[in-house]
Formats: sequence, structure tokens, C-alpha cells
Amino acid sequence: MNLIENSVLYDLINQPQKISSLKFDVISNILKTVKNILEQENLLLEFSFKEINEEVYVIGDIHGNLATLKRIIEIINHNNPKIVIFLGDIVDRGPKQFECLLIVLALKILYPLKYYLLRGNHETLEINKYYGFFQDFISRFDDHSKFSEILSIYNVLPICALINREVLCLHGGIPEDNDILKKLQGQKCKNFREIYNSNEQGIYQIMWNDPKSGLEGFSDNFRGPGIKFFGDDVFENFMRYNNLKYLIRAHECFPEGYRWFFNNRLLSIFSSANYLGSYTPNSASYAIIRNKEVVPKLLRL
Ligand SMILES: [Mn+2]
Repeated sequence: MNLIENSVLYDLINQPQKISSLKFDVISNILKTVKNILEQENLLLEFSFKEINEEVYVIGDIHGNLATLKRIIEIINHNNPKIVIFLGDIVDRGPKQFECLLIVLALKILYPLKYYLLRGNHETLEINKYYGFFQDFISRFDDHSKFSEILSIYNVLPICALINREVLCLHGGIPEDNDILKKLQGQKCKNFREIYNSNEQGIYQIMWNDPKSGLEGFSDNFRGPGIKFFGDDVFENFMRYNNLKYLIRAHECFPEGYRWFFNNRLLSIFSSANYLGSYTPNSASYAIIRNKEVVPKLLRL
């Protein structure tokens, strides 16, 4: 279904300043086109690579930081990885949330088998109302009902991605349910609502949980009810149970840009430099999966 010219999409990627003058019907066509692509994807994306030098780039939270996103796209265009996975949280907090979301969606339409977007905890109405994206959207289009088209994208986003059956990528962390991957496997994104209804806690915790060094088991997380910190033992248990080697997640901002946890088996990245949700300046990072290894990279702006 071709509701939008490729030239319009290239244009908005290369000249994001044009995004604020786009009419809603153009945006609506972009959203409908993306929705059609996403509906056919699986809630657990699975990729296998035969070529040893094929790379996957994994990108963390963007949060409306257009400068960082543009730098990431430059690096991607230069190095040409096979696949790029955004771990969610494209909007909220930063000054150019709408631009960042439209750029990521344009990349998805232009290169649907190269760019993938997972759902973060900010890809929901409640959080967008609290952290700014809903207000940003309403101030542009002056119509609450139009936001339902944004929500219809959120509700068909994949939840996690598995590379070569051993590197798991997701937004927040492991849930208490060790069987969650089996429950998501083979399920289409268009059936999200039905799958969510029977696996609400597991999917919610994938988007919200945080690792904590020195902790045993799960403990309550200050982020909110039902959200957990997970320790070394339950992490190892989940990884062994699912035959996984590495976990790459985002969701937390560290001044140094990225952080390894749990004997270098969990890599936490964050791709918005000097993030507005943090009181101290922070570097941005991304990750490369290459030759079955995970390599963190600092983003030099
Ligand atoms: Mn997050």
C-alpha cells in the first residue's frame, strides 16, 4: 500500500525542519503505511545471520534528541549495517520529539527489512500525557482524536528482538515470567491486544524493569507498581532457561554513556546525549552485534 511518495520521506529525513509544516493528512498517510508494515511483523522479531561480518546496530532511547538521531543516521549510512534496531522511547522529554518519531517511521517505510522499532515504556498514551509528547502533538494539530493514529502505531510495535538465537534486545529488562519469549514467539503484532491481555505482566515488565547489581531475586522498583529490579541470579536463570548469551537493553541513562551488568552479559545503552531527564550531562551510546559478540560504542557528536 503506497500512500506516500518516497521522495516526501527522503525529504523529511534530510530536512527535519520541514516536518512542522506537514499537513495532518500527509502524517496520517505515513502512520497508516507504517501500521500496515508493523502489523505483519512478529512481537518477538527473530534474525539469523550466516555471514560472519554482518552487523546489527542497536539504538537506545532517543527522547526527542534530533541532534543525536541525525548523528546516528550518519554513522549508519557510513557503515551500512545489515539491520538497525531501535529499542523504543523515541518521544517525550526532548525538544524535537515529533521530528524524531517521523524520521524513524520514514526509515521504516523506506527500508522495512533494515530498520526495526521496538516498543518502549514511552510508547503509551499515559506516559505521553505525563512527559510531553501528547501536549506537543495537540499543540500542532489541535485535535485529541487524531492522537489515536499515533496509538495505533504503538499498539503494533514488536516487544523484543532475538539475534542468532542468543542476543536478546528489549527496552527495559527481563520479566518474572521465564516463559515470556515462548509466549510471544510466532505471534503477529496485529494481535498485540489479545496477547497482551493474557501476558500483561510479562510484556509490561519487559518495557519497564531495570537490572540492579548486588541484588538477589526481584525487588520493587521506584518507577511504579508492578515494575521490578532484577538481580544477578534471576538474570542468569532467565538467560540459561532461554539459551541466551547477551541481553541489550536501554531505558536508563548513565553519565558514562553505557554500562555493563552481570559479568558483561547485560549491556545497557542510551542514545540521547545530555538527556533532559537527567541532572548530570551524559554521553550517548549504541551497540553493535558482530561475530556473535556485543560491542558498546560511545556516540561522538
Ligand atoms: Mn524507558
